[in-house]
Order: sequence, then C-alpha cells, then structure tokens
Amino acid sequence: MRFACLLLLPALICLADPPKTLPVAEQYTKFEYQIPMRDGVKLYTAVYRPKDDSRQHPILLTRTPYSCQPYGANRFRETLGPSRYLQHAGYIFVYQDVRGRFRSEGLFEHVRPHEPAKSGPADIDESTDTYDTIEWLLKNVSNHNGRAGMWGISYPGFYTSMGMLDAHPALKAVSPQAPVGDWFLGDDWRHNGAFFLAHAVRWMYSNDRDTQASPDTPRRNPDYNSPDGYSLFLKLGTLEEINEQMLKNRVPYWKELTGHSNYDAFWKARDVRAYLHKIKPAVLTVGGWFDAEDLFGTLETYKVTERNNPGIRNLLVMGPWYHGQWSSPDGTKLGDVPFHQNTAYWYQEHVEMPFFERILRENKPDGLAEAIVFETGTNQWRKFDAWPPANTSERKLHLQPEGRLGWNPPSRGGYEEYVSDPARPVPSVPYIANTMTVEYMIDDQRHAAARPDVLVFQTNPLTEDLTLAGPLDVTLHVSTTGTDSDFIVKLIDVYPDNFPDPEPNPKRVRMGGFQQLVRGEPFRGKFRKSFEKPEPFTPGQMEKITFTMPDVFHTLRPGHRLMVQVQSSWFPLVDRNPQKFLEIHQAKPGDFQKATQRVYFGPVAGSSIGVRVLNR
Ligand code: PG9
Repeated sequence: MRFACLLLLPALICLADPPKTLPVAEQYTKFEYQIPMRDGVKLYTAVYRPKDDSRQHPILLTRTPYSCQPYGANRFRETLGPSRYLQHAGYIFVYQDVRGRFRSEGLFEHVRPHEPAKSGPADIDESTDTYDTIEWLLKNVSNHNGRAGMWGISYPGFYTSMGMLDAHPALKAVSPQAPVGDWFLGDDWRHNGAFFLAHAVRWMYSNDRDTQASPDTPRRNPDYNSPDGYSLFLKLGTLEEINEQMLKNRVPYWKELTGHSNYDAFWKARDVRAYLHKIKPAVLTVGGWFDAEDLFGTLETYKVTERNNPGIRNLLVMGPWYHGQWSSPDGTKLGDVPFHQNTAYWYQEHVEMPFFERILRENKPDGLAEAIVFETGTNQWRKFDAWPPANTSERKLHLQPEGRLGWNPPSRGGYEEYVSDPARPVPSVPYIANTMTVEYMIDDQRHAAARPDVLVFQTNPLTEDLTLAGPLDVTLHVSTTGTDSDFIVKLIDVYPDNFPDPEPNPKRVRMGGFQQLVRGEPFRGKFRKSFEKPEPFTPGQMEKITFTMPDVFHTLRPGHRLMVQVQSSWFPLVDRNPQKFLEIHQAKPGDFQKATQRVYFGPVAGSSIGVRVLNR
C-alpha cells in the first residue's frame, strides 16, 4: 500500500512510500568513460542515462573513494542516486572513482587539502577534478539540460563540499550529506583530540589496507574473533599492539593518523571549513542528530557556509538519524527510541527531491525553509529561517552538590570525585559489540550511572516541556592526580519510572527510567589550553576545561529529568588515556595508571553546561 495515515497529535501525518521503480537496466543505459583531467590523469566514470529521450535531464554526480561497482557497461547498480524518488524522476546519474581509487588513475590522498591559488594544470585538487568532470560531461553526454547537481554521503559528502568550491557554472545545486569537516576536532577519528578507536580499526581494516591497491579486493571487517570489543581491545592494551594484532601493520594511514597526535599543519590543511568561501551553487547540507561519524562536519559545513557566503541559498536538514539513515528505507526508529513515522521517506520526498527537481529540472527556486529540523522527544519536523533558531534564551545548567543539577550555581563550593582506572574503563555501550555501533549516541546510559567512576547529576522531574536547540557549551573545573586525563560529558534525558514499554516488545526493553543519551563528547585534558601545544596537568591542581558539544534539538517532556554524567573513559569507543602525559600512540602497558579525578562545583570555579532554550 502506497499511503498510510497515522493520527499523531497534533497533526495528521500521511506517509507515502516511494514510487515503484523499474529495474535500473530497463529505465537507464549505462556508459563507462575514462575522463581526462587537466593534468592528463584519467578518472573512471559510470554514466547512467535515462532511456526516455523525449525530454532533457539534469546531471546528478557523486564522486566516491568506495568504488563505483559494478564495473562493466552491462552490469548495473541496484539503485541509482540518493533515493528512489529521484531514480524514478529520471536523472543522468554519474558515479566517479576519485583520483587514485579503484579504476581511476593518479594518486589518492585522504581528504586532499584544497588549493585555493592554482598556478597551472599540475595544480589539481578535488575541486578541479569535479570541474573537469562536469565540463567533459556537458560536452560528451547527450540529452542533458545543461544543469548539474552533486550529492554524496560521508566521504562522498566531503567530495561534494570540495566540488562546490570554485564550482563549474553548470553546477547549480549541491547536497553534502554527513560531510567530513575536521578530523581532529570532531569527525570520524578524533573528537577534541581523543581518538575514536573502534571506528578507526574497523574503517581502516575494511577500506584502507595496502591490499586495497587491487580494485577488486572485497571490503571486509577485521577478524575480531570475538563479539566483545570491550575485552578484546582491553586485552590488546596499547595502540601499538592493536595496530600489530588487528591491522597487521598494513594500514599506512593508521600511523599517519595516530602519529599526528596534536592539531598540527597536517590536520589544519584538512579542515574543510577553511575553504568554504565564494560558493555559488545552492547548498543543502543533510545530517543526523545521532550521526556517530560526521555530525560535527555536517553542522560546521552549514554554519561556516552561511557565515562566509551571505546571500546564497544555504539550507540545513537534520533528522533523528544515524550516519546515512536518511537514505535508508527505515527512518522509523533508532536503537530503542521510536519516531512513530518514516522520517527518511518524508525527507526524501519533501526535501531532497524538491531541492534537486526545482533547481535542476524546473530552474525555479527550491521553496524550502532554511532549516528543516526534527525535534526529538516530541517527534516532529519543525521549520526555521535560521539554525540555531533566533528565538532561544541562553541558560546554564549547573552541577550542584549531592548529585543535583539546576539553573543556579550552588552557593557553596565543593567537588565530587572518582577513581578512573584504565584497567577497568567505563564501557561505551550497554551491550556486547566489537565496532562503534550506529545507535551508540542514543543508547541507554543506566549501565554507566551505576558505576562508581561515573558522576551523576540530575534535575527534579520537569513540570513543563523544555526544548534545547543549538550547541552545548561545557565548562568544567577539574583536577587529577595524573598528568593527563580525558573528561567525557554526557547530557541525558531520563524517562519517568512508569514510562511504558513498546508493544510488541521483542527485545524486552524496559523504558521506565531509560536514560537516553542526547549528546556526549570526550575532551582530552592535555589540550585544555591549546590543541597545538598540549600541556600536562599538575597533579591535584584545579584547572578549567571548556569545549562545545554539537547542537541538539530535543524536548524533555513533563515528568522527564535532565541528567549530566561525567567520566574519564568511554571504551572501546575512545582509546584509553594512560593518565600520564605522553604520546599516547607510543604508550607502553606500564604507562597506564589510576588517577583520582575531582569535578568541582561552586559559585565561582564551578562546572556547567550552557544551553539554548527554545522560547515557547
Ligand atoms: N565517515 C566515513 C569516513 C569519511 C571520510 C573518511 C573516512 C571515513 C564514511 O562513512 O565515509
């Protein structure tokens, strides 16, 4: 059935399934090309052109390091483009292997830095490769309408961001989806300097081994030999040992990544935000509030594009999604949290399709709101003319004595303390997993609250809706008996004790008292004064740490409580800090030591989270 209507207060929401599409080979003809770039390097490109030549079609390009498989003019992808809506509508879909990957010539470079000032054809980057590709397509592919668009999720989202720089004049609409922004501060590999261990091991093993030199090497996960990542990574111990045992020392990029342990020129050249100037195409940045890989890059791409390019069409869509969930058929839930509607299809039909159709086919304004954002907690799409919305008040949630959390700083100072033991780190998820799971950012935190090395602060049950909209500004005053330490801060929505379980309940989840993670981030303490020049702590001396956690858009309902948890490990999501000031990628087993951490509250040198409350 194509239509289903749900009565959801306050609105009647009608959900439409995407149109039935023909098999790709019936609707499209495939062509393969080696397209020459300005420096002579040729890039493999697959073009799927609609058989319907009664009208002209726009071009929709995606560039990928993950392969344009299947290769061969008679072998077809199962689906085309970002959604069945667009596949059905009919576009000239173009897929390209980026320079140096799979069937394309040249040298691959991870997140190749952009070169704004070019001196000749030898100066290439992802922007010139995109430009040259579009120029060639316009001249060599028949039946296009002269307008091109570009889209991509995650790494292809990065290539989309690069494609919109110094863009070809025919490139009118681009959609970076979960694009990488900065790999040291907030995306994939490091957050505030802390290393995302489980993600790095899985991604690098399956995508980046030296064996990948052969285009046909299948991608596969490491041989974990155990479903239990917590004990597996703990047993291996150091980053050196993990590299030896799991990656077999066969990922050159691992060394580069772990070796650049401070925010140095390597990372700064790869900070995409530095290049987002003079953008001409309309931009639709898309991401998920619970994207474990590139939430930072998504929000920063929108915000920096907005700041640097006044007057262009610059839109943001944020749904309640894991990495890429918006392109999946199931946007109805994440982990144990239901959204009571298919948010992915809604976005595909009501946002993504009109954006490309109107600009590329109809040559009209897209007619969309600037920010289309899903409010979690109440499960509704909202529209604003800016993000964060203008209509908010800045307030601070203060840590208070006896585990309380409130809008006022406590009248007297004090601290809570815990012993952080790298031999018994706090598990990042409440179940057994060996990779970074897609739902970890929304998971129940009761397993952590029960530990003696996790501090818990919470409000009384709320009496009315509280909507948080925008970034979260953390201030901590801490001390440690070590010389380095991580501090992980988590903002949590605590459900009432009598909250009903789902029906049916095959997983047998218990939702009464559920502690839904709304946002959590680690901060590697040695970077508290500078990401470029880390400094040791003086044992026992109080120090200030400030950092910003990515935006949320979440409403806590009456009866719910707000909770903040503070801890010093989050494993195996984040590598263990030895709690000794040193190069962590060179740490030896004997370097890992217990430390006693204090988190201070008080009227002056206290700890708080700055939030933006949406005015009702
Ligand atoms: N987030 C992944 C990634 C992007 C860029 C580099 C490496 C990994 C991805 O899913 O593509």
